[in-house]
Amino acid sequence: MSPSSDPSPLGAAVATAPPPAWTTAQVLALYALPFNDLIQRAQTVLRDHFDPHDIQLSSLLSIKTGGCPEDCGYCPQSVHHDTPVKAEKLMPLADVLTAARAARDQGATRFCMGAAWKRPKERDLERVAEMIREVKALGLETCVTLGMLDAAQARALKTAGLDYYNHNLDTAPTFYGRIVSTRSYQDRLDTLTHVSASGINVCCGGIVGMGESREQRAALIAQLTMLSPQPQSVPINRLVRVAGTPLADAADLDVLEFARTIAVARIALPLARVRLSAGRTDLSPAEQALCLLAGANSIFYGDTLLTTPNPESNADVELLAQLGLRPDTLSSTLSSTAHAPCR
Ligand code: SAM
Ligand code: DTB
Ligand code: SF4
Repeated sequence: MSPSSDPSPLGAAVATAPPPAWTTAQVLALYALPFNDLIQRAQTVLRDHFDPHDIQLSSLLSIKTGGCPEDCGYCPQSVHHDTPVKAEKLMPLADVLTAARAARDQGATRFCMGAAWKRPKERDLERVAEMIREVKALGLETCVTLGMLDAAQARALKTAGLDYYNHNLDTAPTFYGRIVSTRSYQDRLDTLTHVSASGINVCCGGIVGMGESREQRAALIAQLTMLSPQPQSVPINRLVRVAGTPLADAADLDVLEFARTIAVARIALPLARVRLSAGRTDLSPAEQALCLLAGANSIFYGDTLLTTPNPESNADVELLAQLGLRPDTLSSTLSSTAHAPCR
């Protein structure tokens, strides 16, 4: 490929400099590469920054389900949609720890607790802080996703020992208003700023398959590259179409386009764990293998996501073994959250 046709990021990359931001046009140029060239490039970037045989396993638990006042069009937990998910109270600590122990014993290294809140109240934050301390004491990395945070709340979570905060941009700025009206894009960016400033690692990605265009998928990835620092963890969710949500009848996203999105994320966010996230139950093992070949090096592991099904753990163990992928271990994640080059 000639240099002029080689899609490359804004500015020159220096070995020790943070990875550069990409424009939407540059990300679109990656999407336009011949599929095999895109995959090869994604594999090269993966191998420059990670052990390509290593995969990170995160388990999810919904610690406060349903009754959410936000109107995210994809989400079965919103009070605005008529879905089978009913509002529950914050789960007791003992139940959280039972689930965390089970996740650890099945091989997860990160435990992600999700709450269907607009933002946490102070009393709730204290209870979540207790959960974080206790889950960490089990030897697991911790992640929570609790909605919007202010600066003081982010600092309180950092003090509790939180490793990652998940807060997704979800989609492109130009498509966002079609999906969510109760929380602005800027609200999301503000929360991410507070999380980063507190020293917590950022987990931030989005959803594809909501009817957005390829350009809008590219714009989402470009937005993620513009975060400073770039997110350490990037979940790429394929819409789970839940009956009763406004997106229940969204058109199926082509699997090759989904794999392209993962490859593009891998290239544009070279230091991030790119997670093949929601939507795996709609993919065959071979299609999931393609997404892992495209550079994803993390999955949600465990039989449920928050409220919807995920592949059975046994099936995942078998798939990873077939592919020669080794789940990361607690000792490797605890020794460092930084990603050392593998060569
Ligand atoms: N309530 C918190 C919030 O939104 O800030 C955290 C939980 S929310 C369920 C976390 C993320 O899950 C969302 O931002 C969205 O990207 C993803 N998600 C939710 N429902 C989904 C669905 N039906 N399919 C795919 N991803 C989904
Ligand atoms: C993320 O990006 N995906 C996860 C996690 N972060 C919290 C959630 C997926 C939810 C899928 C729909 C459900 O199970 O309710
Ligand atoms: Fe609420 Fe989060 Fe669902 Fe939006 S995605 S409705 S904020 S639980």
